Amino acid sequence: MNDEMNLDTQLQSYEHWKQSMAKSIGRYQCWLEGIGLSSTDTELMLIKNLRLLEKDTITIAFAAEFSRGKTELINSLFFSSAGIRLLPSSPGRTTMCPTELFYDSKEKPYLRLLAVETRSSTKSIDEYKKEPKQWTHIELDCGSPDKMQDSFLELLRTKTVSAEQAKELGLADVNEQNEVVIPYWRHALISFPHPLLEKGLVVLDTPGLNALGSEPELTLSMLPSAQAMIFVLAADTGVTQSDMDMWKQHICTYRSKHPHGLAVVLNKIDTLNDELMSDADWEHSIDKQTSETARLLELDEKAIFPLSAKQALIAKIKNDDQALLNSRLAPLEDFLSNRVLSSQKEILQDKIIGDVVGHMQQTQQTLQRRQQHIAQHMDDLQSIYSKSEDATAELLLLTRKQQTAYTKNLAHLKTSRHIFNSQIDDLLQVVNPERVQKILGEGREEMIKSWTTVGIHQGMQSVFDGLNVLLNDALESTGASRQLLDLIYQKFKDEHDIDVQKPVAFNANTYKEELDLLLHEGLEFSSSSAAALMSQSNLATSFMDTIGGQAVAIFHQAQADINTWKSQALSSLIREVSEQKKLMESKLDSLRSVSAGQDVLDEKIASNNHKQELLTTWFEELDTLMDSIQSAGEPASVETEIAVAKY
Ligand SMILES: Nc1nc2c(ncn2[C@@H]2O[C@H](COP(=O)(O)OP(=O)(O)OP(=O)(O)O)[C@@H](O)[C@H]2O)c(=O)[nH]1
Ligand SMILES: [Mg+2]
Repeated sequence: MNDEMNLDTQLQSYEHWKQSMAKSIGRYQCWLEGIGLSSTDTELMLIKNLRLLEKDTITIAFAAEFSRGKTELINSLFFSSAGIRLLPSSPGRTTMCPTELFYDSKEKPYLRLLAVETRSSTKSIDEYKKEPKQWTHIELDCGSPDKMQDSFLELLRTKTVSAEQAKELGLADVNEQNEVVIPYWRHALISFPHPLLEKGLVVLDTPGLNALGSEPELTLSMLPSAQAMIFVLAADTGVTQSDMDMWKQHICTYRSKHPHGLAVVLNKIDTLNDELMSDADWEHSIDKQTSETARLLELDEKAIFPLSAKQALIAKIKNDDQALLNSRLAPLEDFLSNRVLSSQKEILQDKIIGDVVGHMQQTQQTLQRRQQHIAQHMDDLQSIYSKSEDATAELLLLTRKQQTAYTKNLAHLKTSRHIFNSQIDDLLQVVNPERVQKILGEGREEMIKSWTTVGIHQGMQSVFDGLNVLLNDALESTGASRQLLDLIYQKFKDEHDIDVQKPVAFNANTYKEELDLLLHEGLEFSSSSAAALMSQSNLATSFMDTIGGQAVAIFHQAQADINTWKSQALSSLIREVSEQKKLMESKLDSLRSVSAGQDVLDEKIASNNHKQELLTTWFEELDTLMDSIQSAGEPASVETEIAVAKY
């Protein structure tokens, strides 16, 4: 029954890592607060990272022509512990609507179904997801796999409608005259407490036969955002023309976005065997078909997993280890647990460590400078003590002079910050999603009217040209702001010996690449044969809205990144400058207090000694916190927990 042990163990340790990461971030948050170094920007940055951890799920999507064995593979990979074929799989077209399997802890297990008629509305599936009332709700009886299996039969449901109705839903060609069999449901959501789903795994099963071409949101939004995609071919049919079309139109784009997330399965290898064949012959024919598939798809043979989903499912249910080995499912399980999970962890880890550890390093620098300042202050106090009255007066004069120069530069910094901020506000206007909406709106109507491949291509190209102009403008104006920052930092380095690191600047090129990829996906999609069916329905609008929504999301992200840059660009310099200001004030204070006698001086020296001791403790604690983030999820991190427990 421990069929998903491998993936399960990996998911468990991933979950453990996320929890321990969140804990460490929480502790850093309290610690900063405790030593008075927290700020709104810092809080927001930490909260953003905590959300990333909390919301993280791993989606594995299955796409292929009909009857290649997607659903059977899902059953064998994830749900064999039910002891039956949980999701319906049978010859011919089986799964009729895209199906998402996950665990929603807030509600009792359910199957939710969205009627196919919603295709004629302009509302997106994503919007429908926020309105459970719009779905047909079926409670699942998890205690009985048989009853669950019965409920899942809904996924196969079809209905016969008039040609007109089918056309309205974008499910029949303009020339269609006869009645048409169409899916009953548009989309299905299944929530149940399976150990893998509970740990944040989401499985997306798609129906074969043009589903990808006829549901823009699935193709352009749900599949591209999956962390792993499994493209299934069948050994009994070989690579057919329609497999090739799907590969080129949909899967290759995914591969360019997620080079490590794609696996190609050559399913049904059992069909290459017959009673009279020796094992060696069978193996030879599997190898031959694998290399032929690799040649056709222009892939490395290692990226192809020949296996038998059916044999694997039966072997797992019957606990037959030898048959399971023969089914060759294990390499695919390894791929999912090792490659997919670990690369997702790496991505998340890079993001969080970049932000949080980056901030910790800045804090370390601030503390180091504070330490230097205190040491210097101590020197001053010692030397003042032994100085003559005249010499003290001279020093007082000099410090005042320094303070005046400093105040002047502080004013300069404020003016520069003002200029920088207004440049950034202009930049935010350049990439304003409202401008993007306007460009999209203008192109959208035109394209929906001229729903031909050529019309769409031209329209999309001109919309994207318009969007690229915005990003080019952004690139130019970023250049000017960067120069301004360089000048400010240089001035403080030259004149005050303040040498702090500039935060990484906003870079519009990243978004240009994303926009190019989106354009490419849109063009591919609109070339697909099923897209032609959409001309008479609201799906044309839905296609434009999906593309438009993603373009707007790219610009929203750009704006968010500009805002982060705005808040961080001068913050370390300002922090350092205010530290310097404090230092100068305390130096003046010491000089003034010299006349108050030795007692006051002794008091000041003692207070500085105390500050130094405190700093030493803070350094140690910060080191521990940094270690705990970097080694999150490893058993050693338990020890670090004790060390900073006082916060
Ligand atoms: N011999 C053999 N048959 C298989 C194997 N995997 C799946 N099948 C059969 O192939 C048929 C189709 O499998 P499904 O899992 O329904 O295929 P699908 O890709 O989900 O098809 P759609 O839902 O229509 O898109 C079923 O009858 C399965 O039992 C396999 O490894 N070997
Ligand atoms: Mg299926």
